[in-house]
Amino acid sequence: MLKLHGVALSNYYNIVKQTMLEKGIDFEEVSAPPSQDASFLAISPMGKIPCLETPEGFLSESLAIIEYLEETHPTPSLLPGDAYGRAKTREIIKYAELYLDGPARRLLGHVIFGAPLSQQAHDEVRPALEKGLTALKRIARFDPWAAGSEFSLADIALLHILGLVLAITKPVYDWDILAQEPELADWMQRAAAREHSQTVMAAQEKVREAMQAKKS
Ligand SMILES: N[C@@H](CCC(=O)N[C@@H](CS)C(=O)NCC(=O)O)C(=O)O
Repeated sequence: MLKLHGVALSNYYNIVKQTMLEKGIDFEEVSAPPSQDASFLAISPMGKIPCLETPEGFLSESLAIIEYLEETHPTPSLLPGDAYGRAKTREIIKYAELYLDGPARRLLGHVIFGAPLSQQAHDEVRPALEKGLTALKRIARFDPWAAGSEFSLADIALLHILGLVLAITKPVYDWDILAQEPELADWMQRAAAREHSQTVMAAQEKVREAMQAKKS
């Protein structure tokens, strides 16, 4: 059986987890935080999560993993039927990873783990996110799903990456992105309402609450 290594707090772990749930794949969750220990680097060479244990070996990088799942479990398909649509889906995922998650992640240590707030990061992240959001709106369709008429890997990736961005921008900047982006807000509501989104987000929320309870 496939084994997913990581923790439910991680948006990238949750992208892979939701992909498996949407596809009805049997899998086991193996609790493993990111680590630079030699034993973990042996299965995930950058020490990041998620990593997927397959009968053929380990795989890291969520995009590589979800593409593997799409190929090995093609039904239900989470990629459009045409090459351009599939490329658009991957384009949206890359934009979300590079231009939304990338900048927002610089403030993650501060928001989640209470690290000191770097003034430079504070000043640079918001304009970077504004640029990323403007770019995303140019390539995503949201009619009703991110890449077009079908729910796809782009919706799963964007849902969990945007979740991280919102968890950071609200406390740091008091910036309510969804209030200023009604189309994105409508899409997010649709995407979050799906059964498997609810399951994955509830597990993440449980970890957040446990961390909060430990702090207080
Ligand atoms: N590009 C990677 C990003 C994975 C990633 O950044 N995971 C975070 C947890 S959400 C992590 O392991 N961070 C620890 C680290 O960067 O060392 C992917 O798509 O899987």
